[in-house]
Amino acid sequence: MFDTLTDSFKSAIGKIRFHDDDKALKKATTELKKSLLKADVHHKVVKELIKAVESDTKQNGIGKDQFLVALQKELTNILTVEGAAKGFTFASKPPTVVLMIGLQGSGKTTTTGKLAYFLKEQKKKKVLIIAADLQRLAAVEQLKQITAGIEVDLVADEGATPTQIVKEGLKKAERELYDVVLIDTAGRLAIDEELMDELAEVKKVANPDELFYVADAMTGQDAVRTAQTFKEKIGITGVVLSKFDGDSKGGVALGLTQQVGVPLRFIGAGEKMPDLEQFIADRIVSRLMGAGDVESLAEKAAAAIDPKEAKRMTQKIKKGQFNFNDFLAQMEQMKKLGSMKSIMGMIPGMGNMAKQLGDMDLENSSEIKMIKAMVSSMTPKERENPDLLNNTRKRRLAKGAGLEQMQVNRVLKQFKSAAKMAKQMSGKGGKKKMEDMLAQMQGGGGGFPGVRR
Ligand SMILES: Nc1nc2c(ncn2[C@@H]2O[C@H](COP(=O)(O)OP(=O)(O)O)[C@@H](O)[C@H]2O)c(=O)[nH]1
Ligand SMILES: [Mg+2]
Repeated sequence: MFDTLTDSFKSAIGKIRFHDDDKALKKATTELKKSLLKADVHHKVVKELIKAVESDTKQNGIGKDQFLVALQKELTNILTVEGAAKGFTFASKPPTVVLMIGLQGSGKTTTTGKLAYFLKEQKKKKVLIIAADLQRLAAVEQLKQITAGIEVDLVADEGATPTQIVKEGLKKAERELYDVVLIDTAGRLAIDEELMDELAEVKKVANPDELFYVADAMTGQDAVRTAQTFKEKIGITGVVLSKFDGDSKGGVALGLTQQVGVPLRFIGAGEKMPDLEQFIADRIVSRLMGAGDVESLAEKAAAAIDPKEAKRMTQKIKKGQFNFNDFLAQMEQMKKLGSMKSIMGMIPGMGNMAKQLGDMDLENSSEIKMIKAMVSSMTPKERENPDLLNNTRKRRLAKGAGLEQMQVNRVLKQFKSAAKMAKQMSGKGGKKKMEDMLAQMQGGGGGFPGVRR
């Protein structure tokens, strides 16, 4: 997610040795400045950051460690607003009411769905969405589809006005003890009085705990400017940057908090529901400096993985009984974690690998599609026991799945060797083997062992 920025920090840090002088520090900060500007971080933010890093480093004697500490501290600083909420903050008395606002097409409706999914899956909360965008019929339909997919309740009524539907939704939330209410509102292509008036009215009725401004990261500094305007006219408590997957530079995310004076709270990086990341300053800084974000990863994994199911699976793997049904079940669990690239970016030292992986899509990769087609052509017995698959059965599978027999053979072979490897890993000495493998993969990879959080 922050490949370019992480690379530039790494390169700047490389300019300083353990003990060094003013000249080396200047070299490092000049390089840092150049790459931050290139990554689209606002010049004022860059100037302040560099100044602070320079004076911090000098204060403690110029050297690599001092520089790292200063950079870490000042980065955290520019991503933090004193006293403001972080990530998702719950109101002291439920339900927590969140008003989602922004321009048309910025990603409000999608982000509303993602946020609901995050709260339901990771925070185990009861979430209600109110469809208060009644400008277009399609908007309600879009929310119906999204909420059906993630199994979250929706209050919608095409015949009502935005304020009516908000009132109705809030009553339902009180009555049925929802933890969180997310209100999706209408946007316009540009900021105009009518939009602001409608929002002000909805805000009055909703009395929200949070107002999240959803901004399209691909619009660069425009995202910041419109956020500033909404802050002035309506008042906002947080910003969510959507479509971050399309923006490889990432600088907007770094400058935004400082520029708007309101913290960036979430980042959306993909069209699917799990593609939403909390933006928590110290975790992001750790990631920017190549040290990974183990906390977020653990939270995601804990939410996606059912411990009972995990235990059952481990037993099966140990006994060499892992079959195609298990495989499909595992794929479903993996999907909940989000894209492979974002997962890899959170593992210390794996940032480089994430880049190489590109955006491997678990659902749509041709390999996975092939396996799914094959499995759907198998009889229940064959799914349970891949060893049953002799040549006659394989021919039948190939035909049923529309594949070449060669492809079927290859997939089966891969499946068997993967199951065998999993069995070895889960047995005695497996942990060591896994560590060796990880160490090998990390060889030459980034990461600064000296950076602690
Ligand atoms: N690639 C990508 N597309 C997104 C993201 N968020 C939203 N979109 C897409 O942007 C378009 C507009 O989103 P929508 O939620 O309808 O915007 P709204 O008009 O503000 O409600 C849709 O096609 C979404 O799929 C994101 O994080 N990444
Ligand atoms: Mg919408």
